[in-house]
Amino acid sequence: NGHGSFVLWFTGLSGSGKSTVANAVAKELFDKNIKNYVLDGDNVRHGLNKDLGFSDEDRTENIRRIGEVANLFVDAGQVVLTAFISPFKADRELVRSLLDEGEFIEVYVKCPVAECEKRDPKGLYEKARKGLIKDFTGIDSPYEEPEQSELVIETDSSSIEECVEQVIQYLKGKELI
Ligand code: GGZ
Repeated sequence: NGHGSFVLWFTGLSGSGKSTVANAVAKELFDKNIKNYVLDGDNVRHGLNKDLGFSDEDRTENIRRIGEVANLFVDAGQVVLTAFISPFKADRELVRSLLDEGEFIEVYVKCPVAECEKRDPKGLYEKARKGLIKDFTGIDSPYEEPEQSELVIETDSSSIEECVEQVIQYLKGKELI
């Protein structure tokens, strides 16, 4: 069908723009007649992973299951985009190890925690600061920054359109689309 199957794995803080950019890339791919599917908290944490919370162990299990599902998508010849904080390097590397070389594309959605906190679209940072939510990533739970991601997009200094274009150019460069 003229394109490869692969996983675009967006990782970054809450409020960094993972879902926004992933959905904008998904639309761009659809416009190029490339079918794809976005996995995010809305369709995974409320279903498959509704038994999981935000302890380190639960986050690890969350990412493990999502990685297995993403791998199944790729087996089925599909393009899949994921938008989860995925704060732990070892968990991201486990997902990478499930896939063939070049099929796992880690996109670090880089944005300072201060900027994410300023955006605070769901008011979660405010709640975390007040102690109403504990183990909140960037506040009292760690985020291990990717050091070797295939792509780094900076949502505080680039527009959504520019971030999307960066991803599309990467995929073209690798002849995946
Ligand atoms: C981080 C939390 C937490 C805690 C609820 N820490 O901005 P959102 O709301 O829509 O995205 C966040 C989402 C994170 O779920 P993930 O499955 O991506 O996390 S992980 O990969 O670490 O398993 C946030 C909301 O859930 N949320 N509590 N304590 N984010």
